[in-house]
Amino acid sequence: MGQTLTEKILDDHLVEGELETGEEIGIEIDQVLTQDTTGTLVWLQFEALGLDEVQTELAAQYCDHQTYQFDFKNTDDHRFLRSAAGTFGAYFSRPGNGICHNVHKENFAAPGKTLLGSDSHTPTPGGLGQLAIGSGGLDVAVAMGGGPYYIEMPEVVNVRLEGELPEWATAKDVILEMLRRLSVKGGVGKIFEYTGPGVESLSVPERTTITNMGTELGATSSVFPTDEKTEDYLARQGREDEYVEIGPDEDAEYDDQITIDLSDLEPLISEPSMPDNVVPVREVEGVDVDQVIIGSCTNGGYEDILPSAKMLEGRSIQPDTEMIVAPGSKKASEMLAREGWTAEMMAAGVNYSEATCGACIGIGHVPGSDSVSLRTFNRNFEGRSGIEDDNVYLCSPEVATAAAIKGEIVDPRNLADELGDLEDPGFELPDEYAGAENDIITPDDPVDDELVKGPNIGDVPLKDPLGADIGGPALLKMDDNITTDHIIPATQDILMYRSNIPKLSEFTLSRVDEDFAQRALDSDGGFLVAGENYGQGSSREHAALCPMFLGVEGVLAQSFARIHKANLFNFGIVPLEIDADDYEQIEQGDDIEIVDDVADAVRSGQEEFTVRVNDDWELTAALDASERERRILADGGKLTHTKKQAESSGSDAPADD
Ligand code: MIC
Ligand code: SF4
Repeated sequence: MGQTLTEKILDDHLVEGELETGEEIGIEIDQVLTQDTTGTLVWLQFEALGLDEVQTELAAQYCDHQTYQFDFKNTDDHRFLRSAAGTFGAYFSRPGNGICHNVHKENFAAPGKTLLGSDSHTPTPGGLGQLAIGSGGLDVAVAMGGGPYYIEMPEVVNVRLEGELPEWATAKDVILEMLRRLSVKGGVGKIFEYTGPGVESLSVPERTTITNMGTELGATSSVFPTDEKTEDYLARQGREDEYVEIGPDEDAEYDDQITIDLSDLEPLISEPSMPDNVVPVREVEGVDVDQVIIGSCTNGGYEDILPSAKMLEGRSIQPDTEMIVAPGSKKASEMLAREGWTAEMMAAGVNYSEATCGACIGIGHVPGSDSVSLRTFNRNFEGRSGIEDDNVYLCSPEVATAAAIKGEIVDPRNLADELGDLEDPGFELPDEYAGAENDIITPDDPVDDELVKGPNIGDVPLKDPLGADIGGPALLKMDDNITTDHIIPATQDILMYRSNIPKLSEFTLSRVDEDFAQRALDSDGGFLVAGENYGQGSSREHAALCPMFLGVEGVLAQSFARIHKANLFNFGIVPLEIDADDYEQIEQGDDIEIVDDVADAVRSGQEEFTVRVNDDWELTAALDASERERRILADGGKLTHTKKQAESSGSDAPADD
């Protein structure tokens, strides 16, 4: 039987297990990426594991999320990250050089290789045939030390693309259409593999918009086969020698298939405040728009900004609409500036930002109260923009620019009819991605050779091994689709404590209930209760580490998002699944007790646990965990577990099996 592209890459990297859907597999990681807001913990854990040199082919540390450095704490984090990259042997991309996914795509992404990153949008280079997966930082630290990365073998779903995009429809509309059809949890446990005649009509940057935002489906990854377009893209990046032809066999068998006829697509938009609230733009025409932002790792490339610049050439945006461009990489910025497009946009009324994530997580350009913001980003979770009750819409650069020209949401096709001289700008690649290279410090020529830790950089707290008795109150009951932005928000006031867990913990779940942290601290242990898809969104392990620090011992949820569930294991919190009726019955404040000897049951492979509520009624909760995850949980988390394993094996490489 033939293989899918996913199976081929996994097979090539398989070090444990078999490629059977649902089975745990261990794979070798070729490349890792870390960014500034997850990277400090990655390196602190790498250090705590006693490792002294990066073992993967390549490791790259980016400084991209908080580059305005409002506080010495962020600047110190960047300084520490540079010193860690130098000390342990990673590339270091300086603050302001661009968003990790954009800069990685330009410089390092390579077909056929595996990439693990401590950021949920790591799957971006799937657009050029790389199998790229996002994970918690501790998994990245272990992989960087040469240990395998473990996942449940996902279902591989074939997304067959037919036809060609019509005028004004873009790659963003392809992924918005996927979200419209499948929802933010439709991709959990799946890898989406794009095939079909429509693939060749899409350039690599268009493909990476789709693979990037596959994360919003909850998918493990998304991947495209390689072809002349990939080869051509790599050549324009000056890396043609890294091209590898790779794709599925003709008789590959998929777990499922979805067909999208590109010719049927039209401009789409995701309404506040969930990426899957997708409707055609024409249905929401006329909504007044206060702010428009082009940027992010989804649509912040040179090729994404150029259409906007062309649409704005010789025009002016509305006086009551603000428009900001935040390029995804400094190289994109430099190229647009050299070609005169930046000046053109500025003359139209656009403000230019440095190349950073920034506004995507509420750092700068926070919308005004009761206002509407249209962004080309991938997430519009409530409050993520930096203000509660925000109204953030997600759309393509073309739709965003049309709104800035008109001052209200408008289908660009209708705007073109109205203006008479507005043409679909198309999608164009530069002949050559040329720009300064001095913002990437190589491991061969590092600036530092020892760690530099500012006063805000603390240790990573450890948890005791799992005990026999776990009980305590239901500290908080939450709805479906709680994001990691709810658990540990990423806004500026909070982000600066990413390397200081005791302080960061004070903000845990503050967006849901501002008294939560104190209540959790006052109680001796306790549980979180949630609906479906608990922990969707970011890969930030802080969303498990901080509850652990506050004494949370278990989460009872109807279902979990993939990365967050792995993070719960990594920090010794027991993730238990409950059914909808029991979820309805449990109330916040109820007294919860796991009846079984928990440590014993976890170790022995027990799948069902009896949970007693208020000493009054019982429910059955399920622990869906591999043997490896059970050992990690029982040891109190992956850091302790991995150290223990290394000590007993006498080896330097972190073995966590
Ligand atoms: C995000 O888009 O939510 C982030 C900020 O990039 C996170 C990483 C983080 O929390 O530092 C992610 O996507 O993993
Ligand atoms: Fe940065 Fe936003 Fe992309 Fe996360 S989603 S990496 S915050 S641009």
